Parts: sequence; structure tokens; C-alpha cells
Amino acid sequence: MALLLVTGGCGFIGSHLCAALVARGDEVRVLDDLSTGSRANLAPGASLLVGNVADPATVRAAMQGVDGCFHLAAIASVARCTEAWLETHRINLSATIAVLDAARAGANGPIPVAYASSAAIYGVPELVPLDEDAPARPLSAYGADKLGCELHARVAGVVHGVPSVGLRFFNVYGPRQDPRSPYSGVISIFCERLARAQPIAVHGDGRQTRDFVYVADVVAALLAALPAARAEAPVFNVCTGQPTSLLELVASIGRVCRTPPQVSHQPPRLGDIRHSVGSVLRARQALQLAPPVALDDGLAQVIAWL
Ligand code: NAD
Ligand code: UD2
Repeated sequence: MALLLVTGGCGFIGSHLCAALVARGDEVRVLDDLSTGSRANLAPGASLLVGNVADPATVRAAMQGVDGCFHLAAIASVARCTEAWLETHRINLSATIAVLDAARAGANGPIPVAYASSAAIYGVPELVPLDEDAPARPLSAYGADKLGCELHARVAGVVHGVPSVGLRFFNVYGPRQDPRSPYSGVISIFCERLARAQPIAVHGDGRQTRDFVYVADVVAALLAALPAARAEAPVFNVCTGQPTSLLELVASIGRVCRTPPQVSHQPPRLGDIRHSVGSVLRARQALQLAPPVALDDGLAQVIAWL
């Protein structure tokens, strides 16, 4: 049994991770400011410190005595990061440095850190599927800060010997992704609209593709990644390798709900990426990951949760 810190443990991905850690017998401490997360998401058995991950003293206190840290707290909305550039930079990058800095002062040596990066570090893909060596050319403050996390994790390893591992999540979906948030992912928005018998809005021709990864697969990758944390600061895609177009997604949701969706076609979103698909090869090999949850099975879980 280990004592593990999960920053952002009251959020969408963090709450699933905490539940899995408690289930396998770990002691879980959560640091969360409850800004987008909620107390209701806290896994039974986990303890909660309400505080700001951008505050170094709070982070040092939260890291006391832990065997490892999953750092997921961030402002996950690209739109919010565009609006509140400097404020979100303090949370998305400076707070990661605070975590890595606290990690170098562990009582028994540096504390391993697994942290959330994003497919947003790639910007517009030149070639899909994207492997981890594809050029990183972020197009948003959010993506730039996530890339900054990877660079500082590298520095933490080289200069201070902190073992880390970065996970570049693609389009994550699953229960507890708030469909009412304006920044929510397309799957929660579509499933909720269908459940309420409302039309769904497809932006553009619907032939754009995404790599939709179910939250349980993200949790499995996080669990496998922490023991793989190294001073070399490896990074891995967390994805399925399967492209799904929006039109295919609409068809799948209709199939799972047994209701033909009403679709309203809308103009394309400004700056929308046409194709985003990751290569799973490196993560699958290094982290021994099982095949991903099939889209229809993941969608059934979302619909059951709504
Ligand atoms: P989320 O908003 O549900 O979770 C983030 C959690 O962090 C929330 O509980 C929030 O209250 C907490 N938090 C935010 N600012 C904080 C602060 N200053 N101090 C303490 N806690 C704070 O988002 P999520 O989708 O679960 O994302 C988790 C991580 O995964 C984030 O780092 C995000 O950038 C990354 N990510 C998510 C996706 C996705 O598709 N959901 C894709 C790529 C990367
Ligand atoms: C994801 C992330 C974003 C950023 C980006 C980096 C989410 C929610 N967004 O954006 O934060 O990391 O990847 O590449 O995780 N769409 C519709 N109708 C809707 C909503 C969306 O047609 O009601 C389309 C949208 O135009 C896009 C696709 O669905 O083509 C996926 O949209 P998204 O917002 O879920 O995710 P994405 O990949 O644009």
C-alpha cells in the first residue's frame, strides 16, 4: 500500500483515478480547489485538501510523506486559457513547477510524478497517426503551457533527479465529464442532447476525425505510468490509434441509444483541427496497456450515467 497525492482528484479524470487507487488498496490524498471539480466526485476513502496547486507552500504540505504524485490539476479549457492567459499559465505551468520542486525534497529521495500533458502540444498534425516524436507546435496558450510542463519535467530530472512521466491525453470521454460546461467535449454534449431529444450541432462537414479515448483507459495508463517515471522524463500518447469521424460518432451514439439523432449542420469552428489521431505504439509497448475500450461500450457508459 502506498500514499499517493492526486492533484485535481475531484475533477473528471482525477476522480476516476482516485477510485481506482482506493480500489487497489492505496491511501489517496487529493489536492483540489474545487473550481471545476466537486466534492461529490471525491472517491470514498480518499482525503481532501482544499487548496491551490499554484501555491508552493500548499503543494509542499500536500506532498509531505507521499510515495508518488499524479498531477492532473489544471485549467483544461483551451478557451479559458485564451481569455485568462497569465492567470491560467500560473496554474497550468507554474503549478507544475511547484509540484516538481516539492518532489525533489522527498524524505527518501525525489518523489515520482506522473502528470497530464495533452495532444494540444502538437498543434495541427502534419501526419497522422501522431507519434511522440512528431513536432510540437502548440497553437494555444494551453498547449504551450502543457509543452512547458514537459520541458520543466525534463529539467527536474536532469538537474534534480526527479523521476517523471508525461501523458499526452487525446480526446478523453466518460461519465462525470460535465456536459453542461461550455468547454465540454463533443461526446458529452452529443449524448446529453440526444438523451433530452434535442438536435445535435455538427460543425463543418462532420468528416473531421478525433481519437476518442475512454476514461478507464486513461486511468490504466496513469496507473502503469507512475512506476515508469524516470529522470529522463519520458512522455507517452494516451489514445486509441483509431480515428472516428463526427458522422461515425453520431451514428454510434444513435446505435447505442437506439434513437436516430437529429442533426443540425453548423459552420465549421474557427481553427478546428481536421484530423487528430495518436499512435499508441510507444505507450502500449512501454506500459503494457490492454486494448482500448470500444467506442460503443464507452458511449453506453456515458449514456447510462446521464
Ligand atoms: P477537470 O476540470 O475535470 O479537472 C481538473 C481538476 O483540477 C478539477 O477538479 C479542478 O477543480 C482542479 N483544479 C483546477 N485548478 C486548480 C488549482 N489552481 N488548484 C487545485 N486544483 C485545481 O479536467 P479533466 O478533464 O479531468 O483534466 C485533467 C487533466 O487532464 C488536466 O491537466 C487537463 O489539462 C488534462 N487533459 C484533459 C483532456 C480531456 O480530454 N479531458 C485532454 C488532454 C489533457
Ligand atoms: C480538444 C480539446 C481541447 C484541445 C484540443 C487540442 C476537449 C473538450 N477539447 O479539442 O481542449 O486540447 O483538443 O487539439 O477535450 N463539435 C461539434 N459540435 C459540438 C461540439 C464539437 O461539431 O457541439 C466538433 C468540433 O468542431 C470538433 C470536434 O467536434 O471538430 C471535437 O470537438 P471537441 O471540442 O470535443 O474537441 P477538440 O478536439 O476540438
